[in-house]
Amino acid sequence: MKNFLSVQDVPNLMVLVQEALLLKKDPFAESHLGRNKTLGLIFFNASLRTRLSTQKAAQNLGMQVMVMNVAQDGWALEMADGVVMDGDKVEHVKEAAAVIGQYCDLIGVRSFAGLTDRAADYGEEVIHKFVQHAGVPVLSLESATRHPLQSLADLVTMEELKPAAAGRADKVKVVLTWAPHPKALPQAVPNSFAEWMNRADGSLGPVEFVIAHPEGYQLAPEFVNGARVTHDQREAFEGADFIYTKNWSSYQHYGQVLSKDPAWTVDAEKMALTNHARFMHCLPVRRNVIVTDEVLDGPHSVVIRQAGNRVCAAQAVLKHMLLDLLYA
Ligand code: AN0
Ligand code: CP
Repeated sequence: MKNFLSVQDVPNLMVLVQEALLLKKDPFAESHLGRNKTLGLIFFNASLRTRLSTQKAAQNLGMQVMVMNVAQDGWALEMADGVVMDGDKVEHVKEAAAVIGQYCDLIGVRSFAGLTDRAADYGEEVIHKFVQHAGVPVLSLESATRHPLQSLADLVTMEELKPAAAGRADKVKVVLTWAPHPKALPQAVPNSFAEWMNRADGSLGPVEFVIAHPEGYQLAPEFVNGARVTHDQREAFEGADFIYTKNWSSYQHYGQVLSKDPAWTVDAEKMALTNHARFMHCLPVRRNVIVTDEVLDGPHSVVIRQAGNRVCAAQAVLKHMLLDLLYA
């Protein structure tokens, strides 16, 4: 694995999930692999889980870690090529990424969608500039359109809970549902979750994947792929084994909040329609907007386990990237 930007960089999903589960059992089994290697974690946006879990994962592998909140502490970066830099931007990403690459063996980058220019966001300019100029492998800590470390942790969590959740011969039913939120959020988490679910058959077993959202919230076609889409949240919930909840802003009316309809909040009454489904959310979550306290604090909520699994997921990815560095 050279770079880790999307599910396309994963040769075998099942193997990666199993490796993450092994590392969860024995986190220090590979504690010499990262000796004398440095991971740089570069944040253009806020983070709690990604920052701490990726740092811990790297430390478990014996790596050294440097973290920088580049948007707050660094020079303002110019991303466009060929511009006269006589405005606010102090340094070009060409030099910044290349310099960080001088100090690090691997670089993680978090850079959210701006949600104003769809072509720019879906072009993934920032992370691609790092890939182009860093001179070392790059992993996504959530880019404009994807959050693959989250999706891997989600798949690991589902793998762990699948027998109890399914406990039956037919397909595991996974529902990705939109829920309301006061502010415009990126499509990265649902895009990525859909992209991974559409490839999860090999690891999770047969999956029935349904996406529920109000009109106007259709995800980009390349992410929806073959998934069934419905505007009827209750119908989607019926018989579900996993309810994966997330808000996102509109892709069609790019970056807009078209609805804040509280009828889409996940509550106990809707969860009762499911097959004792596990409630999942990547966090951070707004209580009693996205989901009620009752569900989030209830016995079927697995959000803390999901966040815990960010460590072994990141560790499995870093392990592959290190192996590639050492033996490629
Ligand atoms: C971000 C998002 O929706 O992409 C990060 C989620 C992991 N969420 C917020 O900004 C609240
Ligand atoms: N789920 C997630 O990526 O959380 P942070 O934004 O806190 O890193």
